[in-house]
Amino acid sequence: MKIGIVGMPLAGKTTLFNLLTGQHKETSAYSSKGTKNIGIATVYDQRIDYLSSLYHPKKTTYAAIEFVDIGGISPELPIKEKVEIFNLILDAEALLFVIRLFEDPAVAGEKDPIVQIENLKCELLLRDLEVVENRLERLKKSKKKLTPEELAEMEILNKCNQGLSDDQFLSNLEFSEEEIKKISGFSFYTLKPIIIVLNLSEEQFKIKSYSQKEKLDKVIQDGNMASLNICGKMEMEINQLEPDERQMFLEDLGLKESGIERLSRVCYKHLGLISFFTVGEDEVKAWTIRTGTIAKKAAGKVHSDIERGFIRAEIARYQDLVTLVSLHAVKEKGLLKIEGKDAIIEDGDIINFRFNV
Ligand SMILES: Nc1nc2c(ncn2[C@@H]2O[C@H](COP(=O)(O)OP(=O)(O)OP(=O)(O)O)[C@@H](O)[C@H]2O)c(=O)[nH]1
Ligand SMILES: [Mg+2]
Repeated sequence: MKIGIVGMPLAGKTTLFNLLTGQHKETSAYSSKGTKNIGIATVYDQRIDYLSSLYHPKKTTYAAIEFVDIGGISPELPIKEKVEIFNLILDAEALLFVIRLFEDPAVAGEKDPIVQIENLKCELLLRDLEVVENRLERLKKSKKKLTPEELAEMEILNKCNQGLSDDQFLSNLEFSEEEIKKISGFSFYTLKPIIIVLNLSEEQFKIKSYSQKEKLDKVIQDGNMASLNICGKMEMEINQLEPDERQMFLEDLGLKESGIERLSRVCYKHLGLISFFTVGEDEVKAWTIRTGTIAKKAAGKVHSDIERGFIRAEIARYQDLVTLVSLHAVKEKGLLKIEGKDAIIEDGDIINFRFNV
């Protein structure tokens, strides 16, 4: 899964990127102007730790999220530069809006959180509107007679055009499944789920209070967005300490978990994602799927051959394995489910796929 880190200049994007990925990219009080950082963060999961302690596999693989940290977006940037920056996150599945609340006279940049959110939303709308208008223009100018598919596309794009022109995010419009399929190729920004990351100072973070809190809560709720508080600079510095030194400082901030642990939980919930596990002596591995995924599709995550030659899935509940300690005992108790291709996979399922190729 790939997630784009978006924000106005000097909001703390690279600080957040370092915090999440453990990298040490330069952060500075002077705008980085369009640099790009890419990194992978491991999504720790205690359940994987437990399974690994049970199987002693050669390899243990947690889920991972790829983060792309891009240059700051401000209304003054020339359109060409904005488009270049946004292109870096065209294929992102979700966006983090880094909103600065910390106050530091040495760091320039927009301070009003509502203005920051409105600016970023406006940029997403403009990018999508450009794409829609360009495509419509091209279809209208076409010398050839439009095919029925092209006519259908034009109809949907007109609907998008109208919504976007009224400042509506495409995620707010109603589309049929068929329509969603047709527009998915455009990777529209206003269809991507958004998580607001409020970058607070130590003081604000500890007392959970900052300017315009109620207004922010409302904007977040009305916009169907999720949110997360971070204390960016401090948390990044804690993360760069030796692991055994981190705990004390995290506790001082009132935290039990690292930034990536908190963020991945918010992401999974907001994006409707769950994990299933495969276990064995070779590898214990977490796989990320959408809620409601059926067994055959889940098999395809592991390998396309397994999806194609799917026979059945043998599924144990994670909690049953913890209670009974071995899959053998789970089976003896009659708790190992044998499921067909349409069975819905649930969070924490431990699956053995039977297949034939
Ligand atoms: N006091 C304080 N300073 C912070 C915090 N987060 C970031 N900063 C500082 O703000 C400045 C900008 O941080 P960056 O992480 O580089 O911000 P950015 O959004 O990546 O900036 P650009 O890429 O230039 O747009 C740096 O000097 C950081 O040390 C914070 O939580 N508190
Ligand atoms: Mg940066």
